[in-house]
Formats: sequence, C-alpha cells, structure tokens
Amino acid sequence: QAIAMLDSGVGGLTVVKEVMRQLPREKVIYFGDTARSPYGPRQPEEVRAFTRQIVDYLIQYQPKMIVIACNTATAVALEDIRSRVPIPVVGVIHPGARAAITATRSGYIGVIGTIGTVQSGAYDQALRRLSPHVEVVSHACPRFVPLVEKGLFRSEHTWDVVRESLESLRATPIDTLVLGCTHYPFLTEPIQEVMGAGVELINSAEETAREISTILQDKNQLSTKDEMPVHQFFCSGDPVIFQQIAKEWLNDQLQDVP
Ligand code: DGN
Repeated sequence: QAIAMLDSGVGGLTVVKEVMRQLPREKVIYFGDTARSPYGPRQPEEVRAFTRQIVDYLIQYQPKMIVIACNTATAVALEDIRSRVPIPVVGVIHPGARAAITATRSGYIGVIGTIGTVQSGAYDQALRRLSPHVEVVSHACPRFVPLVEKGLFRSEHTWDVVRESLESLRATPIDTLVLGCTHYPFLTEPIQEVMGAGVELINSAEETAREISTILQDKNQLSTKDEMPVHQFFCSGDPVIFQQIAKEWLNDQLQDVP
C-alpha cells in the first residue's frame, strides 16, 4: 500500500523528497494538479472541490494514507477530507508550525505563503495554539509559485522577484521564517540570501515526513518490503516540464519518472 500525496503542482515534490529520504521503503503515489495551478488566488470552496476530486482519484489506488502536500489545500480542505476518507490524512501546516516554534529564539515568526494560505489565518492559529505569546508576521508571495512551476529556480528575474517580495519582511524582527507553501523550498537559496543568515528558514517537509512516520509506526503500517518501491507520479498539465522538475529535484532519490 502506498502513501498518496497531492499538491497543486510540483510543490509537493519537496515533501516527496523528504519522505523518500526518511522512509525509503515507502511507495509514493503523487498527483500534481499542474493544469489548475496556482491554487493560491482561488476561492476556498474551489480549492476544496479540487482537493476532493484528487482524493477521489487517488483513493482508487487504496493508499494507506493521504498527505495534502499543499498549504493552501491544507488550510481550507484538511478537515473536509478527513471526514470523507477512512484512512489518516496529514497536512503540512501543523508540522511546519511545530518546527517554527522549536526554532525561534525571539518569538517573532514570519510566515510566507500563497494568498489563500495567508488569508485563511491557518498558520497564525496553529502557531498561537502551540505557543500563545508568539508574534506572527504573515506575508503572501503570489509571484513565487508561477516561477517554480516553470522551473525558474535560479534566473535573474527570480532573484529580483524574491528580493521585491520579501522587502517588507526584512524590516521586521523575525528570526524564523516558515516557508508556508510547499513550492518555496525550490527557492531556498534566494530566500535565504535575501533574508540573511540571522533568519532560519523552516521547510515543513522534514517535520511532515516525521509525522507520517510516527502515524505509520503507531498503526504498524510501515513498509517492511526489501525491494525498493516503484513510485508513481501523475500531473494534470504538461508532463514534460513536470518530469524535468521532478527529475532535477528528486535526482539521486529517483531513477526514472514514468
Ligand atoms: N504548493 C501549494 C501550497 O503549499 O500552498 C501552493 C500553491 C499554489 O498553487 N499557489
């Protein structure tokens, strides 16, 4: 049985990579809704409907778990999906919030994400539930996802966009910045450079993979197979660019993307 994962596009591959690293025996079935990306500017009801459709598709493979590897979808659809399927459903917001609380020294935490994620207030709530006195500065970066979906991780234009988008955050006293969109770890280098070494970036993928591991362990569902799993990747849009990005990002973790 596989772990089924979904995102609006290639962003969830940042979580896939960490699952492959921490849980190399687990088979992953991934769906990237590249044809309808970005989800960020869409209405919550629409994102919920898209998420349901993808889960209905993935559930045919009889996975042992669903991972919503998209902050925007986690923010508006996690509870809805949990109520619809009889298997564990993991989102990326709670693990990211937990990692940020562990990392911060000053108690000033920045969160960057899509418009949908920032407007939902999901990170503010998750962070304050864990630590009521924390100060949260949230900021939407709607120009990041389209660049990542085109595979433009290191272009001059990308650096300019990152610089412009983070300008207001640089003026705040945050010491920790949550990459509250699974696409953003693709831009770790420019984001870290622009924010400076004094700001720790939080990629929720690591913590999400740990949570997946804990749940599977508790349910005695960790794979014990000796042979390496064959993963499956699907996308709703252009498979060529998706495959290129998946190959580049997952490189050594992957031999071929079917
Ligand atoms: N990767 C998705 C997220 O984590 O919110 C988002 C993106 C999008 O479609 N804008």
